[in-house]
Amino acid sequence: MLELYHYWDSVCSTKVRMCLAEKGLEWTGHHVDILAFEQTHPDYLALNPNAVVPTLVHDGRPVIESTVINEYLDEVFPAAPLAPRDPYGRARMRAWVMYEDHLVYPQVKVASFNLMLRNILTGRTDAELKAMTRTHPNPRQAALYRRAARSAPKLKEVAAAAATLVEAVRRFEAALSQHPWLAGRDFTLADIAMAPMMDRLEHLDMANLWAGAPATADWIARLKERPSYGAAMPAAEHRVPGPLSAR
Ligand SMILES: N[C@@H](CCC(=O)N[C@@H](CS)C(=O)NCC(=O)O)C(=O)O
Repeated sequence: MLELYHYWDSVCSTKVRMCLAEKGLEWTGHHVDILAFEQTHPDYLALNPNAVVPTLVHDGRPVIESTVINEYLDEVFPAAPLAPRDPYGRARMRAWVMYEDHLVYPQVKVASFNLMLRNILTGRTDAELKAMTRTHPNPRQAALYRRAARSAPKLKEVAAAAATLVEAVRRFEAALSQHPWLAGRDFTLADIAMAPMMDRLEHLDMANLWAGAPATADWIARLKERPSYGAAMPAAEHRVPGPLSAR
């Protein structure tokens, strides 16, 4: 039995939902409203002491970290493999996934807090923010929530994040001009890791980042054609309003 503790509009949760969909696995969802700070409730912290989504529970045992979860799923359910068979291919795939975790996601997070999450967080009361700060195990993350809830968007930070992503798109373009998927000939966990990031950047009205990158634009179009993309991305009613929603 597979249970997923997730938030619909969380890129890290989407990454795992896409992997589950690619593998055709059935799962039971438990929605954790991270903007209502449910990730800091003691029951959830017992599963995931980092107070983040997603958490997979497989036959009663929790697995945390989206990248680790996806590799775990690919090992435990080897049908429809999502990693190259050769060690060098797997190394290339993992390097892309690490690039998503360590470089791309942090920029997407900055842009998301400033352009989207604050639209909901501004509605949180002082008492709610105080309770969250008391229970969140990560003081830096708690501070990010408080700041997003109570101060104006930091557009300079968004611009710096976008500038960093220009280099990421340059790297996508170089790879995708050589082969159809990020890590090579085959669709892998690397493409799954990056797909929710590209979707979020579109939602944040930042798709101009790849306006001059045809191989990247084509890759995104092919990602969207996969049934797993539609299954994993949040439906319109689950999306937190962003800059495009106002238009
Ligand atoms: N490295 C973790 C990051 C998870 C993460 O940051 N999740 C975000 C949503 S995408 C979250 O739960 N944020 C809530 C919080 O930090 O309180 C993973 O990939 O699972």
